[in-house]
Amino acid sequence: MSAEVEFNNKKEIHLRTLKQSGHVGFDSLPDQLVNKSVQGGFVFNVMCIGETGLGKSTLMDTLFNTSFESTPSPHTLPSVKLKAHTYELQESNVRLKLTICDTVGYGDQINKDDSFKAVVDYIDAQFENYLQEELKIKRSLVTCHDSRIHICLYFICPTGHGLKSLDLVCMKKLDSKINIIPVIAKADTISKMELQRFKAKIIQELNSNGVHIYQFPTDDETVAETNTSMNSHIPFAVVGSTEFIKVGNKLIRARQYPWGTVQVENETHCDFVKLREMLIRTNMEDMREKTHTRHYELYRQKRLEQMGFSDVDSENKPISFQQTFEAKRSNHLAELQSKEEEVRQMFVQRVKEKEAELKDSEKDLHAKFEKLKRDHAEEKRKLEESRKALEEDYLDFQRRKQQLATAHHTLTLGKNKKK
Ligand SMILES: Nc1nc2c(ncn2[C@@H]2O[C@H](COP(=O)(O)OP(=O)(O)OP(=O)(O)O)[C@@H](O)[C@H]2O)c(=O)[nH]1
Ligand SMILES: [Mg+2]
Repeated sequence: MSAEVEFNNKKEIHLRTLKQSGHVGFDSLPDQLVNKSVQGGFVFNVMCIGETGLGKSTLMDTLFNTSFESTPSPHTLPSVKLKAHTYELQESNVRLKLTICDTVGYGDQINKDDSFKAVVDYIDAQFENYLQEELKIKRSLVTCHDSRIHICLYFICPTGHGLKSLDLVCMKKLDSKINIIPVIAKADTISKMELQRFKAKIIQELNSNGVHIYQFPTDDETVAETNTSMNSHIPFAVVGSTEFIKVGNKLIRARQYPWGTVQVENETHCDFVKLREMLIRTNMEDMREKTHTRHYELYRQKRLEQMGFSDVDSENKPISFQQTFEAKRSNHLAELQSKEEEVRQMFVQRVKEKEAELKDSEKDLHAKFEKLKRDHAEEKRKLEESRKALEEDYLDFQRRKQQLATAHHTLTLGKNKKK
């Protein structure tokens, strides 16, 4: 039974607890959930950040007890590149789609200013893919491959001297985007005493620089105790190996040295088992959940704000998605209208200017035409005058020619008579 109460425009439902008189069966809900999840399979995406050759691929092989294809990276790459490979693993009837994302060339450049940029861009791109899928009208969130990174193993060089500035800068840039577990790589190269000091120094440097690393959850009482104790072992000092040795009847992963053997799964030798326990067996689901509820949520919030959406209006009153959309739409239309008006005004102005220009050039042309006309008339007048003068000269010439001809004739006649 429920009663709805109107409060602050929100309906509050007051629930009354009832007892059934017999078993109904909804106590099987958790089993239904488990069956459904097992059928769908699981996705887990790990990012390994660490300098070239720090043992990232070996540790992944050791963690998942398999051999992922990997090729050693050169130390000469001009920039950091991210490479992701996805594998299907199966244990009992549980299928796991595992993506391992590697930072190729990390820390190899002389100028390391931008080393973290490629990593940040990659993480954001995976969030953006998910967001775009979420914003579609026809969404396929269940079937589309979720490539968001659930955990980042940050490999620290076993120098014994604390963190490098690249480590601090990169972890600081990533801590709000991703769950980070720092691990001390190749921990067999550092002595027991040094390791304790090294761990303490790393934690102190992370704290003083405000870097938030992933903490195993302590709110679930079934794992609270283990997780609390494990949180105090971070950063885990790990050793990886692809070699096996025989101890009794068992083949175990180990690294052999002239002075002895390091057994990867021996808790007195390194923290590998602690890491595997925490990463795979106890907290994998928490990492997936935190990625969605904390890191992705933050990204989504920022992106939607960038797009102009908000939960409250300028007067801090709650505003719905539709209202924001409509307000944005009318703003956009008003902006368009004012732009259109501006363009129209500009057009009219340009037409006026062009008209004035055309009028000026018409005037010029007219003046030129008038001048040409005058020049032409003057030329014509002068030509007429010279034609008349020439005609008169011609007539005069003809007259004289006539006179001369007459005189010559008279002279010839006179001579003939004398003969
Ligand atoms: N001493 C020691 N050597 C290790 C450990 N893990 C790996 N190595 C060795 O370090 C070398 C590089 O290991 P990879 O696993 O290829 O290192 P990576 O970080 O994947 O290297 P890139 O992918 O090339 O950057 C190999 O010779 C490994 O045998 C370890 O825990 N301790
Ligand atoms: Mg590798």
